[in-house]
Amino acid sequence: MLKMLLVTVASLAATFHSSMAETYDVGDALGWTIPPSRAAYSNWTSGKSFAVGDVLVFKFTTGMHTVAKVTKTNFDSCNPAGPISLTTNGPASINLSTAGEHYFLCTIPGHCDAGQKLAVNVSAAPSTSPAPAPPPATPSPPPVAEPTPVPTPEPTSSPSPSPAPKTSPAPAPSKTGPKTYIVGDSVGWTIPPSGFSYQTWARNKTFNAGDILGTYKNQFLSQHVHINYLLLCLEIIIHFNFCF
Ligand SMILES: [Cu+2]
Repeated sequence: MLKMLLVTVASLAATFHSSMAETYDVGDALGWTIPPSRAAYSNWTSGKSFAVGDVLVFKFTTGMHTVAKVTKTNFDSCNPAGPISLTTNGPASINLSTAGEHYFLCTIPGHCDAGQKLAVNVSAAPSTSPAPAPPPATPSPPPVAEPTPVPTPEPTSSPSPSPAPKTSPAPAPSKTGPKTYIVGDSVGWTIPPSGFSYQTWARNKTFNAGDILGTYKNQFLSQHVHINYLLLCLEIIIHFNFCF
């Protein structure tokens, strides 16, 4: 029963392991030392799957042990001569950068023979398999979304919608408010003197909806009959630069 549980936990760990690089403390709580049994480190590796990119951390006190990477032949015979690499300072982190078998031992005399040796089988980085999966899913949506914004005949529809005329008169009054213009200014509303033209007076001004055209009513009470016609004429001048 316990064995089944251990197998389940091991397979779960292997599943998680495949997604990202992991760091292993060699021997776990035991660390990197003369083990209580010669099979201690081979027991520690059983159930673990190492992959390229994983890191082995050998925890030991500098001067007490070393970590030498050696060939299989030297590993089997506990021969520390001519190691592939040698680390004497602890703790030592060793990156498993290549796939295949990796062999480590302690070079202090007697330690390897007592079981301070470690062999790990490193598989190629499995992180490459989940990476290509997402790309095919993402490229398909972009081309579908793009064609929709193309058909937009805006120039024909722009004069008809109501929001456009609503916005255009709003800013004009808000800037200055409705203005009152005294027609002809100091000249007033009368038969214009020579050199004065109501057309010219109106041409320099910008009239907005809501503006008021005022006259000096007191002065021109006698001409009141003509005012309506003349105001109409002035409006025509403003809009068409023409009057009859
Ligand atoms: Cu040692």
